[in-house]
Amino acid sequence: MIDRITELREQALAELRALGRVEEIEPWRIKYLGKKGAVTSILRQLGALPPDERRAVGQVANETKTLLEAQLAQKENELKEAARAQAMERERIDVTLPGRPLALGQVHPTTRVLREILDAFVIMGFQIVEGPEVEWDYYNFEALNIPKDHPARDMWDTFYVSPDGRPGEMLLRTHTSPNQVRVMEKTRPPVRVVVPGKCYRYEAIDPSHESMFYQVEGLAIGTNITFADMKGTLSAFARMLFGGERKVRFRCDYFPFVEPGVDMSIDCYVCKGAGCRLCGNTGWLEIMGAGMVHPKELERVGYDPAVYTGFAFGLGPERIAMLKYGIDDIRLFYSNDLRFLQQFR
Ligand code: 2NL
Repeated sequence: MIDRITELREQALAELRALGRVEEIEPWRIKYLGKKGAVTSILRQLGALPPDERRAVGQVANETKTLLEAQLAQKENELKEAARAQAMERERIDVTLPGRPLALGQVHPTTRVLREILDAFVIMGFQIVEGPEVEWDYYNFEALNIPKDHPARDMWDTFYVSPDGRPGEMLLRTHTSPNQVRVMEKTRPPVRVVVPGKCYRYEAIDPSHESMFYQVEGLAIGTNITFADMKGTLSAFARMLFGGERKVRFRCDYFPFVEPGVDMSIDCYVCKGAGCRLCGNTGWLEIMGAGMVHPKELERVGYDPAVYTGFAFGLGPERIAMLKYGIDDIRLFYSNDLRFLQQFR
């Protein structure tokens, strides 16, 4: 009987050692240690043995059962550990691989040029001020020497909003000048500001007219500010944006809020003045309007025109961008075509 048990033990241990997978453990346990297992059935048969044989055989059988249970537990741990290690190996990732590239956005061409324009004036001592896009008729027209029913209003048709009780008095600003009036009302000279922002006009949309666009206006007020200061400041600006060798040209123009008023051109940097497609064979590119602030403007905000003078100017960043990058249609800026926008990096 004891020999049978020893044989059984060695067979069980050999089979256990040979197991390679966790799932094979349970069948082995059932075979030897289960209710109808080989070791269990030997223990059951003990009762049928004579008492002194029963004790000796019983001891060996119980030791065998304990040994097999211990070996089983150890083998189970080994196999589970091996399975975990395999799983880790299978799921191994290489954290040193470079990531997938993210689609990078880029700065809008208007913003890009806007920043260049503002930088140029900021280094000349101008402060940046922003203001409301929805304005009172007073600030957009009246305060700029453009009275109701005056023909000058035809230059700036816009979109009106109708607040309760004040129909026709509130509108989308057609230039950023109203905010310059607000600055003058709030501060005393010297004034040196640039005023960027969105403007709106009721336009027939075409390659050079949009109903929404940006403007940068500037204002410098103080004592002894002359037309020569204006020419110097604006020429320095033009050369910062378009190259240090640019020639500039000022011609008479009319804006109700300045006297005298001018438009400013640079010599065409494509043909150097000889005439080409970009400059329409004139050799010159118009880049902004400007002038000496009208005495009535100064008076209206309480500045004494006998003491203070100043110049103002206005320019369109989209137009500047079109000239810089050779863009021939302003509608491209705000129609969200990525093929256009992605060209500005
Ligand atoms: C243009 C012309 C200009 C101004 C804007 C201005 C503002 C105040 C007083 C006087 Cl508060 N002037 N602004 C002056 C001359 C021209 O803009 O063609 N802009 C695109």
